[in-house]
Amino acid sequence: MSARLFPLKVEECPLLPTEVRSTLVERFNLVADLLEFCRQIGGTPEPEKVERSGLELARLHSEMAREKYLVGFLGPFQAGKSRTFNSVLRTTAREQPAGVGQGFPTTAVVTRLRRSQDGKNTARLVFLTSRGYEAKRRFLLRRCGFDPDCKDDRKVLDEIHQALAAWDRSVRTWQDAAGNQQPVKRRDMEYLALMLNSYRVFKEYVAEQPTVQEVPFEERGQYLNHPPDPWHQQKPSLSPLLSHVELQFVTSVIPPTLEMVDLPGYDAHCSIDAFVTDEFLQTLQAAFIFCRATDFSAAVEMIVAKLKKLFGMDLDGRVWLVITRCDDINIYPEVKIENQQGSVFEQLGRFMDRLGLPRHQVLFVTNEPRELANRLRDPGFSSALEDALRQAESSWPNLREAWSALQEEGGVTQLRTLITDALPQRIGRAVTRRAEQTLSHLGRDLFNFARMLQEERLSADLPAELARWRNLLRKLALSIVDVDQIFTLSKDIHGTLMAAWERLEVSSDILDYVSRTEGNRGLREEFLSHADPLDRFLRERTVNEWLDKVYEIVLVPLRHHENTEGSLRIPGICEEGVVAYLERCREQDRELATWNDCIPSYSGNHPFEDLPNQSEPIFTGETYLDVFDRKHRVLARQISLALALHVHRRLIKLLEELTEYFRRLRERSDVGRDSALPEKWKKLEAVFTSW
Ligand SMILES: Nc1nc2c(ncn2[C@@H]2O[C@H](COP(=O)(O)OP(=O)(O)OP(=O)(O)O)[C@@H](O)[C@H]2O)c(=O)[nH]1
Ligand SMILES: [Mg+2]
Repeated sequence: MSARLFPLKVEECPLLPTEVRSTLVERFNLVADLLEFCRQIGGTPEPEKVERSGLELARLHSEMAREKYLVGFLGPFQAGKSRTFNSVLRTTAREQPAGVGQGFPTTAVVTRLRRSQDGKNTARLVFLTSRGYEAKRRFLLRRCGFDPDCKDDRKVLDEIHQALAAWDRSVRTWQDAAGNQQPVKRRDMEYLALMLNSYRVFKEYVAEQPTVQEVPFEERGQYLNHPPDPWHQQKPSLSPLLSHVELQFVTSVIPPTLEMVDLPGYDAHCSIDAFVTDEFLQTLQAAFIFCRATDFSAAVEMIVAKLKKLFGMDLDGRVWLVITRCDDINIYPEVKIENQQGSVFEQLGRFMDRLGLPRHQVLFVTNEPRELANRLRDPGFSSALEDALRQAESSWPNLREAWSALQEEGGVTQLRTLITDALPQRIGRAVTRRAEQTLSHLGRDLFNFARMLQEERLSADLPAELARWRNLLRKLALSIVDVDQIFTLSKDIHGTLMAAWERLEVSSDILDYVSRTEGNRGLREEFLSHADPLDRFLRERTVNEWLDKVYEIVLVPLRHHENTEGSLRIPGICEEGVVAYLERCREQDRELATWNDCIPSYSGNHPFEDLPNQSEPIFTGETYLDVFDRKHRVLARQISLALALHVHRRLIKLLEELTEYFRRLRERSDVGRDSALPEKWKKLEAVFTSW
């Protein structure tokens, strides 16, 4: 069971916009109370729905009660994250907090950076807990083709050394979640060896609670970055055992309410960096996703998909796309990225739309502004750039403005201003929108759930016979609208319709002749002469055959139940039992009038309806036959769905009548004990349902 959520206090949520803070906190506490109430009536083990809502609410709690927002620098490896991170902070080379690479994966450890309070730069190592280490070890064992439960590090290390020595001669594989064999990555093997060796020497740092160690700021580089190649031959180090490094940094750029986080990049040649970043992702409240100007990569799409899981679909004020290395941009129209059409900006616009990111949330950056300036001096480059901007800006109003930010410090000024002046407020507003949404759907859901739990509990007090009938009816109501069930029925109906159609002996030759000689007018008459008998057939079959089939799906088990357990006879509802009740419903349903609105037809919305007689024939014989082919399939599906839903509604109505009957009985205190929800929650029904 997840921990009880303590009530939130307004003063614990300093980052929420002041105008909504107290309302939001009040709503939160109301929903947390409701959750607690559901837990009590749900008992132990906790119903899954309650548990899931508890987790969602706990996440919201920690997001609403933050004192600092964490903003991640995410992206594919070597996209320029760390270098931009340093540039934003206006650091000297000696002081730059993040390590910058040379074409291979560089950042190895999550670097959390906040504004120093005491005028000093400091660094603090935070180690993995035993659980965190175990999760990382298991992940790597699996990725390297070992049994994740293997406890023997020595054996694993021996096998790694042998495998690495014979790397080019044999392929090693691991099995993914779908059961496919995937090749093991060499870097993963090297990293695993380094980590196991490091653990052997430094295992005392890994404990139940995270161990923390201050280190001189000047030494940060040896912990933050990957070692030189080959990794497995390096000396054991603390780095693979770290959860993250915390830097306190003297700067006025980062507001006190923000933390900037530099993360390892996603790289196709090594899975561990992605693992480390993924583990940290759920701690973030916002992100800059770095994307090389030369490569709108799948890694970026994957990151956005992960963030959507975290933040929901509304990424406004949460996620910015930072197009880096703009000095390298492919501006000439003949250079295409992924064979896409249009200028680089048009491709980028489409990429953002695909990601679901608002186009105003793009930033262009180069850490080599001089390189860009050199390229701009080339008249060919400038005019191609101008063309590309002009082509794209009609559908992207602030594109030129965003691009021109590159003129100041290669776009870093704009990024820095966003961080210093606007970021905490923008995130605060995004958190508020998300909280409002989550609380209203959780409030409504939990309220309905509480009511249902309460009813279930009461029905346990009712005679066991009734409880069994209600369960069976509920199960049947669900099964009748089951997708497989509907699919089977629709196949059956389709077969019958096809047989009727074949009896009409329609041939494409005759239709071609009609089309040639009489055009659309002739075809329309043909159409009606085919649709009419089929419609009559379809209505007749619906009420005389298919309706029975659907009812039988529920009547067979109900008859069996009645034969073995006896029938349920309730005055005014089902005096002769449930089976007789439903058989009566079926007879009423045979009235065609009941169906006039919901049985679809061949002749409804026919293709000749609004067509001028004189226009070119719209069908050849073959295409005419195709139209009917599609109609058979669609009608079969629609009819099976309509019938299933209809019988489903009949069952639900009966269930409601039974529930109502026993509610009345309880009120007269013939059956059961206390009634429905406590007064407090009854009063709140209107509140929850109006959110
Ligand atoms: N030409 C050019 N090179 C850049 C730019 N930004 C970064 N680089 C270079 O790209 C390489 C990678 O930069 P990093 O900042 O280490 O990249 P990263 O995204 O942090 O990489 P990982 O830590 O491996 O994920 C370095 O050699 C940088 O000098 C840029 O704007 N233009
Ligand atoms: Mg880096």
